[in-house]
Amino acid sequence: MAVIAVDLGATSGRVVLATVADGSVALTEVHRFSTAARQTDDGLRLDIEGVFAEVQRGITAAVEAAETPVTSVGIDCWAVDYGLLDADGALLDEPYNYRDPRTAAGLAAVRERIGHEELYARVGIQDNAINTINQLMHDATSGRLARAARFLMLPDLIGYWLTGRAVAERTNASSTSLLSPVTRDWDWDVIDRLGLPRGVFPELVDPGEVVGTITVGAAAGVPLVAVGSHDTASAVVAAPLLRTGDVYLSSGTWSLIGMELDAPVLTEAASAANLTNEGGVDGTVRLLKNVMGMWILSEALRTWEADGAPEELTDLIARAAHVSDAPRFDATSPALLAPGDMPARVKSLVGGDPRLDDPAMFTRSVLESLADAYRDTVDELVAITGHRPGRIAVVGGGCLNWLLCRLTAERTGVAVTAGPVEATAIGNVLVQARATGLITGTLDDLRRIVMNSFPLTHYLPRPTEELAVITALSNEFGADPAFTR
Ligand code: LRH
Repeated sequence: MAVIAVDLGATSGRVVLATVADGSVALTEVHRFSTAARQTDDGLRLDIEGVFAEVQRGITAAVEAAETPVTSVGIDCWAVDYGLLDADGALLDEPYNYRDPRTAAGLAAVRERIGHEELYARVGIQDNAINTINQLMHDATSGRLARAARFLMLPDLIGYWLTGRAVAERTNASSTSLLSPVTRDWDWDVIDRLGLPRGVFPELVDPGEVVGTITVGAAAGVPLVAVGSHDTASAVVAAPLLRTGDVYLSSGTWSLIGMELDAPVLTEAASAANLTNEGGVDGTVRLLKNVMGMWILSEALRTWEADGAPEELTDLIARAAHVSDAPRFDATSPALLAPGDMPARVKSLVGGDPRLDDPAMFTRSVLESLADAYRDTVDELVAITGHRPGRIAVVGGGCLNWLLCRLTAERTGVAVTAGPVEATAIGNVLVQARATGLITGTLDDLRRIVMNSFPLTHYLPRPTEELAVITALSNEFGADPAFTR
């Protein structure tokens, strides 16, 4: 049986056709397209109707390519962004992208009504300008929200266009800062205190629920299943975590590094560490931190290309491996959030060090700084949860960055497994497959299917010392027939 996953990342989207059989899963990407926001006279906006047209093209290609009937479709997307519908159900205007600077004014307006400590104790979300709450507050003060009858997170908006049913999937709703991780319902008290209209917030659904039957396009008649529609929630489903305390690092535009827990941690210590409690699949909590990710490098590549000195990532990583003493900076700095001249901004974070003009030194500096931020976050997670990780499971595009994986293992002192690259689409597929009865089981069972289906690469924290120990052991026992047998 075949399943279609629509997976929308911050720069590109893809539609994947998957088969799930005999305890393993196989994916074929049938369509890829840009999801990049564009700078308009009225802010950084997303042509979501154009994205929907590409989604439909992908679904058509998937249905045509499928050799067995398609049993369901699921959608995941980056978090925090949303569209507004008018009273007739029509899209009000193009959604804003979370990197638009309007969030600063929205954040200030939220703060006037509710302090961060109190907000954190209620919703458990890290202080980050990009959060939906800040965007919505800006809409409330600008008058945009007054024209809206419905608020829909982006994957729910696409689901609405496919099925006609408007819902809010819980994992993504948790990224709004307007959902209580304790009651798992909208936090009406926070919503009221901010003066946001209650009526715009849709009914909540959980991953695994059928949203409705698709009524338009090539998949008409097929059920749309809610998955972890926050892409990070889907990625964590497919992260090969083996035991409590293992750390996932979903490495793409952002680095989302954290632990999967049974309950939220809303303490002052968690707030001080700026950890976030987002909703996961099966009622889990993803206690994690948003650290900048490959965005720093992809923006730098864009700048170098515009300056007529293009670079290529694989080559840069190879050159960066031979650089030493790279300066480091805070890879969680909000100064890195907006699009624009990334080399200049990073350089100013390291006091204008001219060595950063060398792209290989720049790259090493970025990777070292990311590894530092991962170590700090792992330390905070250990201190706050009391769990020690046996491994860090790096999933997503960044798992191909071997230098970053190596530095992560060395800096944190924890073994790294890298893979699968397409964790988000895989998590999306597995939750659908379970919902429609193609497979059964807990998250552990789903992760066993992942480990059964995709190769993982291992990075040890102290490779040289460990090789020496293994060599010494085999020298000592190698001649012993009992050992070799
Ligand atoms: C990753 C991601 C992340 C959010 C950010 C907006 O794609 O969804 O989890 O914080 O984008």
